[in-house]
Amino acid sequence: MLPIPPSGHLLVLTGAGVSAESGIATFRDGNGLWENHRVEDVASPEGWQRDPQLVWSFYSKRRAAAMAASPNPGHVALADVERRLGDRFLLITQNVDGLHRRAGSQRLIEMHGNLFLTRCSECSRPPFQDRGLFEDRLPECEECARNGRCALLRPHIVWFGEALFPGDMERVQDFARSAGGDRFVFLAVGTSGVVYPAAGLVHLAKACGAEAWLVNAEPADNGSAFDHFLRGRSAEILPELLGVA
Ligand code: BJW
Repeated sequence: MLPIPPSGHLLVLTGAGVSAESGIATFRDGNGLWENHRVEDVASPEGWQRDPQLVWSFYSKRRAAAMAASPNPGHVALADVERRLGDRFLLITQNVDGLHRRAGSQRLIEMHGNLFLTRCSECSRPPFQDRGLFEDRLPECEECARNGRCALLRPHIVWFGEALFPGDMERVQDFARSAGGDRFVFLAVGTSGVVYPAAGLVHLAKACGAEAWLVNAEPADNGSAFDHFLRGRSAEILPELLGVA
């Protein structure tokens, strides 16, 4: 079980591997391609400029897959440990499928966005809830249309080369700094450690005094930064590691 005493803090980073056991495809397992496209070609501003219909097709299929999926014991264990630790817990996820929230996680940062939020690609109207599927038509912004302009809606997702949402990294930094005085554990789960700034969070946490744990099906790119590595499936390891089995 993780060594978290009564006054200790836990910062968790999750990636696609945590949702793999809910049947959601990871990015870099297998051949790392989606219908023969590299993820950078559909999840980037350049991909959007080149072919917005391909991008909406990618995200529509992923919306449908996420709607059909349910949280697994890994998601549930993280929601349970949050109930025990309260404000001494923070979960930052790279996943956009909404499964952590559906499992009950509340102290949650979705650092790459959420599949079920849409925003305008041009105007500053706030992102809105959207379960629409746009496999063969492009959705347009009604607010822009009312003002005589034509603009496409886009998924509220952080693509390659885009900055994270304002305030997210600051919230993680504040948590890590405030945790540093006590016993502090950083736990990364189901992530290849390839994509930054997520892959750099282990260094931030360690600079604040954290002991770093990695739970993953295979060694991660940033694996040498961790103090402990548990190799295996998150849905099996997390309930026991977090003491909620
Ligand atoms: C299991 C399991 C089981 C399986 N149990 N484990 C060179 C150096 C450093 C940085 C850069 C660089 N060149 C470019 C960059 C920046 C770039 C980047 O990091 N690129 C790298 C590829 C090198 N980063 C960015 O662009 C970020 N923005 C940024 O840096 O902004 C700077 C800026 C500042 C100011 C102004 C402007 C810009 C944004 C990154 C956005 C990432 N977006 C994506 C797609 C969108 C979201 C979506 O559609 O879902 O996010 S990419 C994709 O990768 C997705 C994921 O969230 C992300 C991470 O993937 P993850 O979760 O790690 O999944 P996998 O598949 O890689 O790994 C799964 C792991 O699970 C595997 O290891 C399995 O073994 C394991 N596993 N089953 C346990 N059951």
